[in-house]
Amino acid sequence: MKLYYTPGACSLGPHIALEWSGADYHAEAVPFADDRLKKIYPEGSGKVPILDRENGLPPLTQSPAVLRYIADRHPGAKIGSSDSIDELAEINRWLVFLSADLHPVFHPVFVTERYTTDHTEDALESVASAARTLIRKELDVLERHLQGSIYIVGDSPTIVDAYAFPMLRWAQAKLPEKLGKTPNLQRLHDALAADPGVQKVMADEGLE
Ligand SMILES: N[C@@H](CCC(=O)N[C@@H](CS)C(=O)NCC(=O)O)C(=O)O
Repeated sequence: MKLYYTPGACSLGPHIALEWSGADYHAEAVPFADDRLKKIYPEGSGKVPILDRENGLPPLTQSPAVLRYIADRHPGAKIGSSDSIDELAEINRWLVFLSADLHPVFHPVFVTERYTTDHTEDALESVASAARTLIRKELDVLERHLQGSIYIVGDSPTIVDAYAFPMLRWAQAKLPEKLGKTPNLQRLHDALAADPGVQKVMADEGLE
């Protein structure tokens, strides 16, 4: 399998999941919004992650689908596949929370100019400030859920934690308080940052 990623982007989640899965994989860095992504998957909108399954099927996109595929293809790794439909439902619910509720509220902070036609400094800061409020609101959902547990589902890391990791890093980078007001999220971040697989992927992506 081959993963196309941008260092530090949401594709960091699938990259970690591939590492945890024990899969034989390659990962290729592609700069943010690079034209090459459109060549790799012309039907898409030029975003990462893109997973080439190297099985004759079209590339797989959309982080939750990519993560679910990696977990289900490597059930022995126990990173999110399960015979229990209730456990699957719980993992899928958090994948969708991260994809649909948390990830999108970071966009107006990273690419603020896409979210307003007024590109004055004041207008851009106003949009980014509103987005930071939304980020805190969604992070609080996860913070409350993590009361008393380190990982998001169960007591060992899964694809949900892998997917949350880049977003926790973005919060640290983009909120003045970092994760200082969400101790459960800080604990999750620290547990993942200490994981050997995560550390290998971070080094491969050139991240600190
Ligand atoms: N719904 C997509 C969103 C992917 C996405 O937004 N990727 C970002 C990086 S985190 C990207 O490649 N952005 C490039 C752009 O917006 O031009 C998914 O879950 O995979």
